[in-house]
Amino acid sequence: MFMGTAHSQIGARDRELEAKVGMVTAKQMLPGILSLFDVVDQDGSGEIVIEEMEKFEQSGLHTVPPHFLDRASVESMTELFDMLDVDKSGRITKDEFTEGILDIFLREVPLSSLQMMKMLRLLHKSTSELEVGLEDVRVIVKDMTTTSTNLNRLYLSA
Ligand SMILES: [Ca+2]
Repeated sequence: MFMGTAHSQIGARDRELEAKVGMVTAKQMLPGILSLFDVVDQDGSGEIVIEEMEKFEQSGLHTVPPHFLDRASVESMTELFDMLDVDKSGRITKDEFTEGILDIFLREVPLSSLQMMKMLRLLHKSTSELEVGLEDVRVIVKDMTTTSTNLNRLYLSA
């Protein structure tokens, strides 16, 4: 039972976070984007090369929030690099990085598509919750079966 409860609490927190992310403005996002750039730009050259992005990703030191990648419709930071490197030069300047990410987050996505994506995510979550819930039910039924068997024994022996 505990597992199921913990799981739905995480789901609720995710949704709360998503609501917050949906309301951010460019001004609010800028400091985060710039500091992300500085972390990835390890040699401080003012440009990110694909190797730096790969190192950033492989280091495992920094976790990028999943909703960030979701919103950009990419699976990884290197995929995001590809998307931001519009001229395919293999390097991204600070401006390209900032503008690219702001564009991804603030672009007008039709509401119906956003709702569809959200529904798919929720559906995925409820499916996993359902699986956990089913396991709980199995345990309960097993307990009940044991109890009723014991009760039957009690009656029979009485
Ligand atoms: Ca660099």
